[in-house]
Amino acid sequence: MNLKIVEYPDKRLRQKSEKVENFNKELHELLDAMYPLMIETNGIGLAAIQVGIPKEIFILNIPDEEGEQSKENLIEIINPVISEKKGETTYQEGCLSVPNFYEDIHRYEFLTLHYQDREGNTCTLEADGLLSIAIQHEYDHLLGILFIDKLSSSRRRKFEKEYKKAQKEKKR
Ligand code: Y12
Ligand code: CO
Repeated sequence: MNLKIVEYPDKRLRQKSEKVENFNKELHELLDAMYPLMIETNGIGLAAIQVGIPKEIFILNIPDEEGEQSKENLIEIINPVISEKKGETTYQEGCLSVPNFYEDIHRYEFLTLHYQDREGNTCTLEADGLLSIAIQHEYDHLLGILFIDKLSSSRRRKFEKEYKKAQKEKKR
């Protein structure tokens, strides 16, 4: 499967993703293709909509304490529901769909996530730290929300100006 990262301001990133009904070979092939793309592009999280597929799917591979990004820690999340969220945290986020831009974003510190794995099994995960932040970032993608939507209006205007300029220079 030949996947490509969809970049802002592509309208596909604003689509709402739909529930996965079939836990079949097609789903497994998509998940299997998303993983190497995320690793090759230095990502730690990737939603299916970021490759143009509006399904409630994302993958996460958070580095361990040594900074190692081992496939053993890969989490494949399908049809997620966040049930509890509490606390506050701030982290400088980035997104493969918004290249070369990082900004401090406020999120919940802890959450409980219910989801299905690639076989359709129901799973529950209690998350904090970077995992919790990454889940919230990817979950937003399923709703068509990007981290830049959380910037103040003045910071957003500055971002739009700088981003457009960088896009033009990229094309030259
Ligand atoms: C904390 C904050 C955000 C997330 C969501 C997942 N975000 C990423 O995985 C972002 C990756 C990223 C990687 C980049 O590196 C390359 O493209 C080589 C990058 O750099 C450029 O755009 C040039 C930007 C973002 C999880 C946890
Ligand atoms: Co993102």
